[in-house]
Amino acid sequence: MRLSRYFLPVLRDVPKEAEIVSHRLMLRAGMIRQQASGLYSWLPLGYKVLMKVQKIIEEEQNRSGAVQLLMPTIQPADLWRESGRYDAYGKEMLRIEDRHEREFLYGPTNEEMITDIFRTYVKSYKDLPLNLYHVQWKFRDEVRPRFGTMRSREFLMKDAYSFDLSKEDAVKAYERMFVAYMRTYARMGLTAIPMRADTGPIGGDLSHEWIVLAETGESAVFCDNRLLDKPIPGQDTDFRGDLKPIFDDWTSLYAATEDMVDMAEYEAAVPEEHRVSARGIEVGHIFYFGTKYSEPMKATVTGPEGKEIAVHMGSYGIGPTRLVPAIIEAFHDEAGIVWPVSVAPFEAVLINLKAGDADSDAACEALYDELVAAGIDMLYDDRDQGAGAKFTTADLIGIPYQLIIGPRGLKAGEAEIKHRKTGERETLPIADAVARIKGLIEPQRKTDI
Ligand code: 5CA
Repeated sequence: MRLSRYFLPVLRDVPKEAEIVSHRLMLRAGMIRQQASGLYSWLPLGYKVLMKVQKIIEEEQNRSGAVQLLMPTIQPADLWRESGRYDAYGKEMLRIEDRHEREFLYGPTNEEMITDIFRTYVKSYKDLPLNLYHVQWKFRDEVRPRFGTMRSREFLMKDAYSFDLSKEDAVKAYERMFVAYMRTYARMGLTAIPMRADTGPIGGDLSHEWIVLAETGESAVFCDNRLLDKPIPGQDTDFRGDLKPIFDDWTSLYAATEDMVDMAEYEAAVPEEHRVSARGIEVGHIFYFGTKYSEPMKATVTGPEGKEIAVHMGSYGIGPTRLVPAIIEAFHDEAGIVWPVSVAPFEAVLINLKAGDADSDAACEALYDELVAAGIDMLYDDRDQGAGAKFTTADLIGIPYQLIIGPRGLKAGEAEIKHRKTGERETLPIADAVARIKGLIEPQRKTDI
């Protein structure tokens, strides 16, 4: 992408309304624009990151055996009357009437609708297990939307729903999702810790939240620091096999959010030197709730003995529009964002220090073409601007590698590479630049962890 033809409205000043660093940086880097309280447009740079986050989520959902579909954002109120949640949900639900005075709502979650789809088509235990998911916008009329897209009113959610014949099978589905979540966050470069959690309006008695530790997090959390460097299940994990040992391993060490913590239990379970009491951001939440929806909504299948059995269900949410700021909270410095390669809007930026100079332009055009052909997601700063402004923008928007071509180096046949994360600089022959950038980036894409 040529920066001269891109749409990157970076802000020079620090926006006053933004209280936390990720919100400030998302506004300054031209990633989002607030349209009303808790409603955001995703500008091109932000949208590109959001789509990379979504793709990782989808790949790991698919790997675990979940099947993607897409349900609408607007749902009929009657479905929610069947489950009893239409009145129970309260003011967080945005209720809508159409021209025929029929009642609808903007979906805050999709348990009812997916249960309706399931009961329409699935009749036999032979079709189980089944896990269906979508990535769709949700609306919750939050009392205090804040921190930009961290807690917004309209937000994107990946929500998956599992259907099984028995509690025992449903727990297996829960364990599969648990492992898929561990892999998902790790691929984004995040350390996210699974913690016992409260089930709130979704219901049920088994639930975990994934928490990214950050001072600006909204929840207080208590855990064992040995969870922070546990190895992540690899891509060869057999999702058709028994994942209980992995689940047991992760859940054997203490970790709970403030709603669930029992201080005496925490202190007894975790030796003092391993205790972490910190704040964190909830980036995912999974639930097993048995027949809470299948019974009232009559989602049953014929079992092996011919009896009708209400299916056991679980639901599994991740918030991509919250993950983007959570990643920034974890990876930034004074100069701006420091994206992990796997979610960076561009993997490298080619900086032409003397745009308009025939030799500089020719060398950069050739390099840009080669880098794109080598499969690198490239930004090319071809703008007619001073070096200072180009470096400031590249640092602010957090591109992992800057390949710098200046007139002096060019004469000597040399380029410079700046590593955004460490500030390290290396000078190398221009002829080696493509191979070097490729060599730096490819191992960090984390497609193979
Ligand atoms: N039905 C279940 C799971 S599918 C559910 O709705 N769970 S939830 O309420 O915990 O939301 C799932 C995830 O969505 C959260 O972990 C969080 O990452 C994201 N999320 C929830 N509310 C917001 C919000 N207001 N803004 C941004 N992300 C949110």
